[in-house]
Amino acid sequence: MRHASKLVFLATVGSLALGSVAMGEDCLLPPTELEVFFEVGDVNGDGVTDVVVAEPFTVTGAGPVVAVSGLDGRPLQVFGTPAGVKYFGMGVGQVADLDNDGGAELAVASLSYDLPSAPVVLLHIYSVASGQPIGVVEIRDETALTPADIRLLGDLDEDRTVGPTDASILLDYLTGQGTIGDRALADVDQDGLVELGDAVRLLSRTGMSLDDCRRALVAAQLNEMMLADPWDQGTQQLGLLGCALCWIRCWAAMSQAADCAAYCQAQFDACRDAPTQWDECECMINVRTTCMPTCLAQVANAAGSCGSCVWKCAPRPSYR
Ligand SMILES: [Ca+2]
Ligand SMILES: [Ca+2]
Ligand SMILES: [Ca+2]
Ligand SMILES: [Ca+2]
Repeated sequence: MRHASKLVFLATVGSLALGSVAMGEDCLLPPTELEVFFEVGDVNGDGVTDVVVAEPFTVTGAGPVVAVSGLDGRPLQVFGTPAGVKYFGMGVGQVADLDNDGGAELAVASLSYDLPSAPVVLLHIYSVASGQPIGVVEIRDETALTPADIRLLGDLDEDRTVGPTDASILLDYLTGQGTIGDRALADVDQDGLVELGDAVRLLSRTGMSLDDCRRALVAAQLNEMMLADPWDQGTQQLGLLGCALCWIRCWAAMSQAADCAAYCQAQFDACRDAPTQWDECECMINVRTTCMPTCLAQVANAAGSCGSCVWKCAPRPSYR
């Protein structure tokens, strides 16, 4: 079954990367649903390595991520897709205990919705024990994460502790008596809405704190998952998050090529308004010799970027 998944992944992503680079968003959506397996270490503490199953490339981009016991195959926890993301589960890795309950946490990568203008990898950090998101990290470029990038959901005053002050800020906001700085931190259950349910959850987390030591450890672990330079043209395999960044670069290149093609087409169409047929022909030849070669170069660049992601990301051990 895993062999089949690997082949389907290579065939679909490979043909998309090489065959339809100027089609915008659909380029990143292979036509079939596909389960992806990640070996994430022992997340439930029974001494046996566990597995996470994700479906990041479903058409809706909304497949849940499921942690499965390596001992007997039982589901250990289901992590629902947060609102406003795509490719949820494109990277998954275990990080240290962030909420100090003694149990491991999982970092799950996705892309934020506001593509292609500002591609962002979002890392949601979940407690394996409770299944709840407890932290969030935004990755906007390939620079290494710092401890300050690890943010606790519900920590509205950003003092690295979830406490009564945060609850009071949220309640003031909900009753129209105050404002909040970052809605993403206030949406404690990550369902896309800031409402009373978030306040209830926030109150249940009161006392959760994030010391500098744990933040530094988690930042180091996340950086480790990024491994290697995603833009390196060598054959080195990328880490899980490095792959997520690779797809962002592929996406940006495809988007640029698609914009270029649309621009050329508009120029070409505008030639029909020329006053004489001679002018129309000259205009069209001009578009063909100047605008279109630029676009073709961008298409080639996009194919190279995406092909490089396929090459470096697909043959992970977890696909074998
Ligand atoms: Ca285990
Ligand atoms: Ca924990
Ligand atoms: Ca706080
Ligand atoms: Ca909410």
